[in-house]
Amino acid sequence: MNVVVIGAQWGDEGKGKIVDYLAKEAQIIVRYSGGANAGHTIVIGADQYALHLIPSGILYPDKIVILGAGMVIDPKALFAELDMLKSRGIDTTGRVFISDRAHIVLPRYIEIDKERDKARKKPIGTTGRGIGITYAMKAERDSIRIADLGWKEKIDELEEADRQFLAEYQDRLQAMAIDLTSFLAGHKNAQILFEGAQGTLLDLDLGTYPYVSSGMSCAAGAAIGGCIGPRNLDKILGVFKAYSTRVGNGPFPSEFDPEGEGELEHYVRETGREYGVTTGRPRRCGYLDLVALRYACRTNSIDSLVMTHLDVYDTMEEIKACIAYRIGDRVVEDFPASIEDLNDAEPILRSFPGWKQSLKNARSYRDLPENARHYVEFIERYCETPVGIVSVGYDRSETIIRT
Ligand code: 2SA
Ligand code: GDP
Ligand code: MG
Repeated sequence: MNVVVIGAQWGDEGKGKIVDYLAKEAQIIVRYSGGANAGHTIVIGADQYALHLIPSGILYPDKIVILGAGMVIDPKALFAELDMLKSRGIDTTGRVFISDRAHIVLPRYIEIDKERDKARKKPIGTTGRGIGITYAMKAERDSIRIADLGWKEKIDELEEADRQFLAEYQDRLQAMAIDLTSFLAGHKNAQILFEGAQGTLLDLDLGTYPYVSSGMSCAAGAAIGGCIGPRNLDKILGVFKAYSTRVGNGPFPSEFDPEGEGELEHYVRETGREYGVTTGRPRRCGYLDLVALRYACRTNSIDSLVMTHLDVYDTMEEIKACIAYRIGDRVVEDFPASIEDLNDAEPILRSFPGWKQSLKNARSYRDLPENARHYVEFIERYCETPVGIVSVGYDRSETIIRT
């Protein structure tokens, strides 16, 4: 069975933790979008890893991991990450591959990304990793793919500094390059896990454009970025938090209001450790937005939801979730495309009683207190999608599979 794991909100839902957990049963893990903007955290006991380019799954000694065609790869960041893993005792030799169709981030794209975002009247708040510029060059058909590294005529067109940069990494990149379509066709019986980056609402097409990243965070991106046909994707899992976060600018209808909910925001940020894994920026926090989550279920054909960070609400008396928006005199239950509508949207909140006890040791769904199950089941009904996994802590072991 081939499983896709996507972010169903604005990223940082805990995809890294969940992909690592599910990777146990898989043989191949393919990251299909984004670049070193992503930060995927995995915690195993006292060890914490932050991955940016390498698929979560690398921590198991026997898994093959592949950087897919939909990715934009900064070679400097890639080899720094491989060095980091090596220094921490993770042997990656011979099991990290790159699709020969993946695109390369050049140093000057990183500079342009930073300058352009600063010059914007309303900055997007990019991570400054050259992501948008590389995807723009790709769309403009001026980018360099891994497969192009040996294409002398093409490389000769580049500026001297770019050629020097590529020459430094060329041999190592070529040694890792594969034809991903044929590789996967040759592993027909393998279980493949497709790992998304960022989240649906940061997807270039489905997200809150222009306040999005430039890759395909959606489930459909797994087929394109994973060089496999869409009918080969058997199951789509959408990861979401018990609340919402967003890092960077752009509309966020259910964001906690600093006047009145500032304390709640502080509590959620500190309890949930809501700081950017790549940039260290504090993440904006808010109520769970069910309008947005149902939109993610519909646009991604999510078969099953994975709820994370439920433990962050352990001490709360009352929990709220956004069930509709009030935009002017309209009540809206469908996620709008208009940024003006999203900026004007006032969340209509529904209240749920808290459970006021620690969930940390819960290992089966029945271990969860009734009020926690009530919250989970309301979400399922609203989204018309089951919640199959509940995460009650950042550690690999703090995971409940609902049977
Ligand atoms: P970019 O750099 O062009 O992709 O930025 C465009 C928008 O996409 C957002 N973005 C992210 N949002 C959440 N998490 C991401 N990864 C890091 C993390 C973020 C960090 O795991 O914490 O460390 O700041 C990520 N990557 C991109 C970005 O904030 C812009 O809003
Ligand atoms: P990703 O980008 O979706 O992989 O998520 P990040 O790694 O950027 O951010 C998720 C953060 O939440 C990390 O610090 C994880 O260790 C942590 N985390 C994941 N699942 C849970 C959970 O169920 N509870 C808590 N408290 N933290 C979690
Ligand atoms: Mg992240």
